[in-house]
Parts: sequence; structure tokens; C-alpha cells
Amino acid sequence: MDKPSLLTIPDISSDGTPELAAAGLNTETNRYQLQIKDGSNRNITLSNITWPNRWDDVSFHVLDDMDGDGLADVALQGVNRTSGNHQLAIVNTKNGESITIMNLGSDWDSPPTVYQIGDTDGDGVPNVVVFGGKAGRTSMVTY
Ligand SMILES: [Ca+2]
Ligand SMILES: [Ca+2]
Repeated sequence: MDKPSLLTIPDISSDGTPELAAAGLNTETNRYQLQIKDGSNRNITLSNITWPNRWDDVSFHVLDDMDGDGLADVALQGVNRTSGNHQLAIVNTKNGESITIMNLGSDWDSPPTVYQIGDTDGDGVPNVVVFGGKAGRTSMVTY
């Protein structure tokens, strides 16, 4: 993996120990990859999530439970090379299936900061807050 980022994932194996993940571009498969190892036994791979190599300026995030299965989810943030849109490609941590691709718009000056403050509108899905500069002015958007 090319310059992997390390992430801590809230427990998905139900043993009470958080898991460890390494994420980055797998140059052999030409896909972005996030591999989750069991926090108490790193020889065990719990999940191996991949995304196609269609984004630039990529980073990886651990999100609150976005699909209601009780487990935290993960996302790739990047700029779609085709559309120029900043996107969050959100994936189920355990089965690796796509939950949604959130379009954040193309008018950010640089990749915006993504964070979460819980379910602020009460629809049962945690909100995603995106913060950054647009044309030199600070902007914050809630999704
Ligand atoms: Ca665990
Ligand atoms: Ca989930």
C-alpha cells in the first residue's frame, strides 16, 4: 500500500477491543483499500474494503453508524476525477458494501474537513458536517 493511513475502528468483532485498520492505494490492484485487523489478534483480518481508483486527494474516515446495523462505518473522501466533485464514498465496515456516495460539491478551495456531531435533525441517521473554504470564505454544510 502506498503511504497507508492508520485508523482505529470501534469494535466490530464483539470482543470489546477496538480494531486497527490500514488504508491507502493498493498499487497491485489499483484500488483504494481499507483493511481491518482484529485489535486483539492482528493476524486476523476482519474486513477488506476496496474502492475503485477514481478519486484524487483521498483520505479515509471512520463515521458513526450510517446504515443502522449498530457498527461504525468507514468512508473514502476524495475528488472524483470525472466530475470534479468532492465525494464521500461510505461503506459498511463489516461487509464492505457501499451505503451511499455523498456529493459534497465541486466549489471547495481544498478538501474540506469532515466531522460528525450526531443525529442533529432526528431522522435516525447521523449527520455529516463538512467545513472548509469556498472562494476564500469559510463555509460549513450539514448533510
Ligand atoms: Ca474487536
Ligand atoms: Ca453501520
